[in-house]
Amino acid sequence: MKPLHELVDILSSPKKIIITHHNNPDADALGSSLGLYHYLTQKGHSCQVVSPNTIPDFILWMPASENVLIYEKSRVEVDILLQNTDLVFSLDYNHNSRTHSMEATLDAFQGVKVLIDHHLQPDTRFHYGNSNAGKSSTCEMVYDFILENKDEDLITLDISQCLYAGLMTDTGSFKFPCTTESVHAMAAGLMLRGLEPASIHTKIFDTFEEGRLRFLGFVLSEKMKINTDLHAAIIPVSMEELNRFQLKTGDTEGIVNYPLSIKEVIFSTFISERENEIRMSFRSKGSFDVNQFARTYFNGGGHANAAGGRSKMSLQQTIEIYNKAISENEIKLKQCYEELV
Ligand SMILES: [Mn+2]
Repeated sequence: MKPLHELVDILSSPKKIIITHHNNPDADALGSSLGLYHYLTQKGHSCQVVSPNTIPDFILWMPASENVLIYEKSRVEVDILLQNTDLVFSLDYNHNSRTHSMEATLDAFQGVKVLIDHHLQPDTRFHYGNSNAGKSSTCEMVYDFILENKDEDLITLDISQCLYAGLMTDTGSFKFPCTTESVHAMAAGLMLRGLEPASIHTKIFDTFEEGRLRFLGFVLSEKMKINTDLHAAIIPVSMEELNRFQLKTGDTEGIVNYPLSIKEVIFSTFISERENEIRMSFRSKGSFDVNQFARTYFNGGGHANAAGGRSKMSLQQTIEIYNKAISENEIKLKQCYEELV
């Protein structure tokens, strides 16, 4: 994979570009895609953002999100568009399987494949791109790309809002270990261009419906199980429980982080039963590597402190495997806890 800046020749004349991101987009996936979209459009390219599936409400405010095509709903249209596309940018994921429904289509794409992503172990089939697990977010990498091209004057308020959203959420509101100096420098850079951080915070965190907060109360009081000995917490939720609170896509986002606020807990797991699979999110504080854990036991991956996984078994079976897995990690979990106290 050649570095991103070597794209400069290809991008020196107007191109037809598709920008896509992972299934179940979060603020970093959509924010980086739309930030790049606004930037490349200003540079004279013709761009289309395609999301594999529906965009959750809490990020639908992003400028131009109404122009995003949803692959699951516009499959034929996107497939035709792809035949006439010069470049595909893959953002915030590093293997086409992370786009679920779009995987085959993206694998078959014959043009230039570009990656911008901060997850570990990227697929080697991309032609150009930057993959840097040391970066806080894909939004930060898009920002770096714009600066590298000496185009900071093209950073509009629209771009700032999109990129700030992903920077803020992927750093856990600037508290995760990935919150480097460059993260704060970027936030300052965006503010110098007129961004108001408080308004983005309100748009992302303070616009949920009643059911989401009641669900949070319910799971924290009734569902969360803590294994103090192993410093691990789990919140398992059945489909019936999700339906009871009339949750929408994205409403369970972030719930996995709550158990980590307990002193003894360094590893947190959220498991939810969905239509055809069990979905899992893992978070840790300190050096317990949840990317490794997700890869070993649950067919997933991500970052050292935040990862995801899935299982085709029942909720009960999945919990049993989880219980076995944390027992196998007893020594590591205890060590990592000791490092923190
Ligand atoms: Mn990300």
